[in-house]
Formats: sequence, C-alpha cells, structure tokens
Amino acid sequence: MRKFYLLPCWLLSAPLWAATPEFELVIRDHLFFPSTLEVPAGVKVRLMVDNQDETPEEFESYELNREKVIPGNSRTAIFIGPLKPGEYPFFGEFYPKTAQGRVIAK
Ligand SMILES: [Cu+2]
Repeated sequence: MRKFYLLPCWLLSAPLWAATPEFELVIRDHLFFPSTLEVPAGVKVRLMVDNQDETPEEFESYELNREKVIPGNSRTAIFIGPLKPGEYPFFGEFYPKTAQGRVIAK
C-alpha cells in the first residue's frame, strides 16, 4: 500500500512567512517607535508589534482596516497590504493622545 506523508502545515507556510517583509513597531510609554514606518507598496508586509508597556494597547487604523489588541509585555503580528503608495495613519485606541503613527507605502 502506498504511504502518504502528511507534511505539517507550518512546513508548507514557512517559505510564505519567511518571504513576507517584516517591520518592527514598538509600543513604550504609550508611544509608537518608530512613529513613521516606511514599507514597500504593492506587497503584503508583516508588522511585528512589540508592546513593552505593562498595559494593553489596541492597534487601530481605519485606513489600513486593522484593529487588534496587544496585551502588555507581548508581541503580535499584524499583516497589512498590499498597499497603494500613500500614507496610512494608525493609533493606539487605549492611549490615543500619545500613541499615534503612520505607515508610508512607497
Ligand atoms: Cu478599536
């Protein structure tokens, strides 16, 4: 009888994960670092959001159509794009006065 080998699905998606450009975004003292993030237009990119505060923050952007809570002292991946060239503001819904930034797709 022919044997079937089930490849773990992460093995199949590994090249996809690796091929996606990644950009780091840090939350500290209710501020985003960097506050302006330049990414390539026309491709999907992965934002690794690293919340270094004790408190949770919600990454929110109407223009990017993204909304995600990042618990305190944790990291999460947010996929955006492919974006048309332009500027896409984002903010922290829990600390909107200080947690503000923008993605610039070029
Ligand atoms: Cu929200």
